[in-house]
Amino acid sequence: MTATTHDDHHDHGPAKGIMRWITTTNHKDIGTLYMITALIMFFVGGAMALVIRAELFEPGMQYVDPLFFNQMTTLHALVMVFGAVMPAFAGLANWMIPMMIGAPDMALPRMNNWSFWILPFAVCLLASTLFMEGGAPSAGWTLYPPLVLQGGNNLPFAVFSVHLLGISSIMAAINIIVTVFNMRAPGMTWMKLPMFVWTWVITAFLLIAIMPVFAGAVTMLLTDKFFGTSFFNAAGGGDPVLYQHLFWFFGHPEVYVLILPSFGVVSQIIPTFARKPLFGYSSMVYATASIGLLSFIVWAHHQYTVGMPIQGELYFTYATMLIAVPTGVKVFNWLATMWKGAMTFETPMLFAIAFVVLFTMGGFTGLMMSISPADLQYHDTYFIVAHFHYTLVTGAVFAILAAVYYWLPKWTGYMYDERLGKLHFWLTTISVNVCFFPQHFSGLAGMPRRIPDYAVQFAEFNAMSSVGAFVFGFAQLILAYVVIQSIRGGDKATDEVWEGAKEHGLEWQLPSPPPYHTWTTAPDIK
Ligand code: CU1
Repeated sequence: MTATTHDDHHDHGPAKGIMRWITTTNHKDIGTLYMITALIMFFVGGAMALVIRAELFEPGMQYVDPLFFNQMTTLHALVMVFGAVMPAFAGLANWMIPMMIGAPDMALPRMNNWSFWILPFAVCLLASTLFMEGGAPSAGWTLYPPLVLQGGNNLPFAVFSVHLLGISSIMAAINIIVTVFNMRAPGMTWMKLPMFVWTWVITAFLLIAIMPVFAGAVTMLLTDKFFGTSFFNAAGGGDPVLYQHLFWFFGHPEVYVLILPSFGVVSQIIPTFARKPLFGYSSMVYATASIGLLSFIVWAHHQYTVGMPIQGELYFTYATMLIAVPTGVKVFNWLATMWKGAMTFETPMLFAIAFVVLFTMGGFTGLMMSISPADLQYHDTYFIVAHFHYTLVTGAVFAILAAVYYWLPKWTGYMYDERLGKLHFWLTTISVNVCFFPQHFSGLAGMPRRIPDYAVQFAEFNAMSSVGAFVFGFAQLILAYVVIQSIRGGDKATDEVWEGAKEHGLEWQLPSPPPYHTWTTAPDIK
C-alpha cells in the first residue's frame, strides 16, 4: 500500500494484487485458487500420513502418544477428502467446464467466489482443534459415537467445520448444475458433452443429496453431547448404529464424489493419447449414471459386523456387487479406446493408464469386501486401508495428477518438464505400491487399522509400507517443483498435447475469455 496514490482509489479497473484473488468472480481464477488450496492440503494431509507411517515403521511406541496418533488418522482422512481431493476436482471443474461447454464463465460467479472462500476457513477451523485442550477429534473420519463424544471440546468446532464444508460443496454443486443446464453453447447437446462434464454433473447431484445427511448426522452428535438428546445413546433409548446408517448413507456416495470426476478425467485423457475417440461414449454416460444411482443403496456394506438381519446382509452384498457391472463397462471402454490406437506415453497418459490398472485392483478388493461373510475377516483391518488407498490414491489422486499434467500447459501457457514429469510418475507409482500393497497381507493376517502399535509378526510389512510412504511423500516435491516451474515460464505450450482432443472435437469448443471481467456487455459466443 506504500506506493498507493490518491488517484488509485478512483480506478475502477479490475482489482489487483491480493484483492484480485479475494474478490475474483472469474472461473479461471477460482479454479486456480481451488487447485493451490488442494496442493497445499495434499502436503498437510501427507505430513499427517507420514507421522502415522513413522510411528508404524517398527513395533512399539516411538514418536507419538496413542491419542495424537488417532488425531492424525482422523485429520489425515478429513483433510485429504475435504481439503485436497474435493477442492482439486472443484478446481478442475471451474477451469474446464465453462471452456468445455462453450460458456463465458460459471452461471453464478459471485456464489462461486463464496463457495471457494468458505473452504480455507473451514479447513483451518478443523485443523485448529489440534491446538485446543484435548486436541482434535480422534474417532476416525467417520466420527462414530460413542467414541467421538468422549473427546474434549473439539466436537462443536469439527461439526461446524463440516457444516461449512457442506455449504461450500453444495454451492459449488448448484453452480455446476446451473452452468451445464443453462449455459451450453448452441449445438452442445447432452450427448455431446465431454465426459468430464457429464461425470461432474452426476457428482453434483450426489453432493446435493448427501451433504445435508452428513450435516444432520453430526448435528445429532452435537445435541447428544451438549443438549441431552439420545439419538445415538442406548441408555436414553437411542442407537449408536443409527449413526452408522446415517454416516454411510452420506459416506458411500461421498467416495463416488471422489471417483466419478476421476473417471471423467481419464475418459478425456486416454482418447487424446490413443488418438482415437472414446469407445462407447453413451455407455460411459449411462454407466456413470448407474454408478451414481447404485451408490445410494449400498451403504450398509460398511457395517456388516453390527448384527444386521441375514436378509439385510444378502441385500447389501448383492447390491454392492452390482456396481462392478457399470464399473467394468468403463474399464473395458478405456481398454477398447486404447486398442490399436496410435498411443504415446506422455506423463498424463502414464498416470491415466496407471489409474486404469491400479484403480481396478482397488475395485477387485472392494468386490471381495462386498461379500458379507468374508468381510467379517476384513472388517477394521489393514485390508480395508489397502483397498481404499488403491481407490483414492492410485484412483482419485492419480486422476488429479493426470489432469494437472494434461491441463497445466493450458492453464499456465507453458509446457511442464516432461523428463521431471516421468520421473515423478515412476517414483510415485512404484512407491505407492510399496506403501499400500503389503497392507493387503498384514490386513488379511489380522492387523487392525487405526492403532499406533502392533504385534511383531507384522513388522516386515509395516517397515516396507513406511519406506514406500516416505518415498511417495518426497516424490511429490517434484510435482510442486514442476508446477511452480511451469507457472514461472519456460517453453511456450504448443498444441502438441491436445492434438488428439482437437481432432475428435471433444474439447476447446471455444476459447474462454481472459481472467478478468473486463467486458461491459456479454461477450460474443460464436
Ligand atoms: Cu461403500
